[in-house]
Amino acid sequence: MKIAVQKSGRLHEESLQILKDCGINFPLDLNKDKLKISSFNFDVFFLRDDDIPSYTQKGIADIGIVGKNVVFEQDKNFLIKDHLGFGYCRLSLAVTKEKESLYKSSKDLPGKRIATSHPNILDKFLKEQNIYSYIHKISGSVEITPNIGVSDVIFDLVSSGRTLDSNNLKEIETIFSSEAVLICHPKSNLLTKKLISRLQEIKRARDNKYLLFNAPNKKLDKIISFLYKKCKKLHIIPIIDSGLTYVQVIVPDFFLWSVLDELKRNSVNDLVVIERRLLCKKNNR
Ligand code: PRT
Ligand code: ZN
Repeated sequence: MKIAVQKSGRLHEESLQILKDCGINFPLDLNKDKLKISSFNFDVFFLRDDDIPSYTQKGIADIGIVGKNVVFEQDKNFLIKDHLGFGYCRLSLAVTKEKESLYKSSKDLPGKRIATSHPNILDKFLKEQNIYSYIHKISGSVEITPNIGVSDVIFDLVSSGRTLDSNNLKEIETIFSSEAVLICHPKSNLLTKKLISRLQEIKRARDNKYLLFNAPNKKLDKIISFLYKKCKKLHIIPIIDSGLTYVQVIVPDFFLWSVLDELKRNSVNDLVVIERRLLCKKNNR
């Protein structure tokens, strides 16, 4: 089985981490071209991210981990098996702060020059919206182009927005949301399918937290009926002669804050929140 990951760059570390969480142990001294993990019969290829979709499509790699933006830019979205929950960013239109009042959204862009390293995603969007603009394909630093007069607008990847801000640019519209995705050769074999389902399990586990706490017995019914609606795998263990009950429960991330607020209102103590990925790693050893 051959796995393609980014050789260096923003997705490298997290791609290796999710494979490690699946139980694939990497040697400390990584040879960053090709790595053979004989105990698992895996080869890991370290590639430029732009090469990962075509290597996977051709079957040189069985699976790959890459940004969704790269896959869509190369029109290879049919390879996507799942979203992996890291490498979040977005492709947005941005203009210099002085032009913010002139260009408020994509509707104001007909006839304008837009610089981007993602011309295909942009072209598709403009066609769908019947907007006729000039696309300038740039492979380097897109964010400097409005300030040197090469473009009126840029279409670029944004995560924190700091790069835009430090180049005097303002985001006016988000067109595409991206994160790391798992891609797979169209004819995947059994081993590949097994690894994919394991990666999917890891991802699901990462979307949850494990909560441990002691609840006062007089509040227990209220707490349990609340948790029961939102959480999974609820265990309660009475602590003899203490007036308390020990509770452990798995909470989906999107409920975490409302659950924590409710627990606080009900005076629970010794509360511990655990990342489930640590538990998964342990189980896989
Ligand atoms: O060498 P190789 O070709 O493999 O890598 P690369 O240089 O093409 O890509 P790389 O490592 O920069 O990014 C890999 C992938 O990470 C991208 O394809 C995205 O899917 C994802 N990603 C997540 C990002 C960002 N966040 C991001 N912020 N890719 C690029 N950026 C850029 C952004 O364009 C801006 O210029 O980082 C800069 C900082 O962003 P801010 O908004 O946080 O300031
Ligand atoms: Zn690249």
